[in-house]
Amino acid sequence: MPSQIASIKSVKAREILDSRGNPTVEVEVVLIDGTTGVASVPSGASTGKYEAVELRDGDKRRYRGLGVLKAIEHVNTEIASAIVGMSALEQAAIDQRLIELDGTANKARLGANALLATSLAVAKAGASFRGVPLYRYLGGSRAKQLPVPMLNILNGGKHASGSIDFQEFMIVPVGAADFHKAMQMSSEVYHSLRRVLEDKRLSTNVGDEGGFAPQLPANEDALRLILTAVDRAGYKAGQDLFIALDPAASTFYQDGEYVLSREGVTLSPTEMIDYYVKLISDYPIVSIEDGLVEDDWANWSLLTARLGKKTQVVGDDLYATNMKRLEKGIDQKASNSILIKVNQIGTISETLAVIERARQAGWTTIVSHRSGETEDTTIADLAVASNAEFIKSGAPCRSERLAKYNRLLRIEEELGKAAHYPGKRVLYNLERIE
Ligand code: 2PG
Ligand code: MG
Repeated sequence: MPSQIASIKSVKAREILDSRGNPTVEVEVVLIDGTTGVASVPSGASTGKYEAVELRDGDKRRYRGLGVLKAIEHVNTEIASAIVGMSALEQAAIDQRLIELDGTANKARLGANALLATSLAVAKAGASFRGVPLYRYLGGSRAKQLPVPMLNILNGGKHASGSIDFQEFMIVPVGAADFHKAMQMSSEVYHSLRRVLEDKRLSTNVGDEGGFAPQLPANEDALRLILTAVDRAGYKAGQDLFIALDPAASTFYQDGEYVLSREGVTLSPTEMIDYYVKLISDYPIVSIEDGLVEDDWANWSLLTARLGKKTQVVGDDLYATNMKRLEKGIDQKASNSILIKVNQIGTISETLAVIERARQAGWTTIVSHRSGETEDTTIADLAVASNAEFIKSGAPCRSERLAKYNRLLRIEEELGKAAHYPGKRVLYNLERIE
C-alpha cells in the first residue's frame, strides 16, 4: 500500500483532565484515508529536575495556573504545520522533526506535553493504518513478552500527604505463571492488605496511585503490614511475591541529608545506604528506585556497589529517561536498572532508544506511569513492544491504573500460546534469586 495514503491530514489538540483533575494535553491525528490516532499525556508529582519541560500556562485565573492552552496552541499551529503531509509511518522522522522544531535541549519551547501527545498519537495512527496492535507496530514479531507488574499498594510521600516518608511500596508477583495470574495474586494481596489495615483500625483511604495511605510511624511498619497481607492471602513473600520500593529520595533530601520525618531520623548519604542494606537483609525487597537524590552520582555508585548484586537499583529522577544521563550512569555504574517514563523525554523514538541502550548495558527496564494519569494505555503496549522486564502502573485500584493492566490482560489473551511471562527469570542479574 503506498505510504502516501498514510499522510497526516490534520493534527488537533485539546485540553482534558487527568486523574488528579488537572489539565493535560490530548492530541488527535487524522490521516488522509480517515485513520485516526488519539493519545494523551500523564503528569508527575515527584517530578525530577532533569525531566523535559511540561508546559503550563501559569495563568492563576484558570486551573490554579496549571492550564495547558499554550501547549495546545503549539500543537494546533506550529506542530501541525510541520508534520501535516508527512507519513505517519515515519515515526523516527516525525519525532526528529518535532525535536528540531522545538529546538531546545529540554523541550521547553513547545512543551514536552505538546510533543509527546503528538508523537504518541502519530504512533497510534500508524498502527491503526497498518491494522496491527500498537505493541506489534512498535515491536515487530519479537514483541511477545508480558512485563512483570510492580503494583504500588501502599502510597506515601508526595502521593499521599501525612502517610509515610517513602513514596511507594510495591508488590512484584514474580511467582505467577502468567500475567493473568500475576494480576489475580496482586489483587488478592491488595484486598488482604485492606483487611489487615481495618483490623488495626488504620485508614483504608487511597493515595494518588490507588494504594492505601495509612498514617504509619515508620517505613518498616509498611513492610510488616504488606508481609502480613501476603501471608493472609495465602502466598509466600520472597517466593510468590517480592517487595519493591520507590522512596523517591529527592523528595525528603534537605541540605545534604535525608530527613525521614515520620520516624524522626536524619541520615547522611552513607547512613541512608546502610538503612537500605538493613532493609534488604530483613525483608524480601528486590528493587529500590530513587534511593538517593538525583544529583549524587558518587553515592549512587556506592549504593550500587553495595546493593547491586542482590537488589535491582533503579534510577528514575536520576536519569529522567534521558540518553545523556543514562550514558553517564552506565559509565559510573550508578545503577543496574532504569525507570522509563515517556513524558520525561517527550517522544516515543527517544524513549525506545533509551530502553535499547539500557538493555545493551545489561540493565533491566521498568516502563512506568505517572502519579497523574489518563485512560491512555500506550505504556502497556510500549512495555510489550520493547520487551521491558517490568511495568509499574500503581495499585490494582482506580481505572486510570487498571487501564494499563487490563490492556496487558487483553494483549496476553491476543498473543495466546506465544505469550511469555518471564516470572522469576526477570531478576536474572541478581544473585539472590535461584
Ligand atoms: C515515580 C512516579 C510514578 P510521579 O516517582 O516513579 O510512580 O511518581 O509521577 O509523581 O513522579
Ligand atoms: Mg520514581
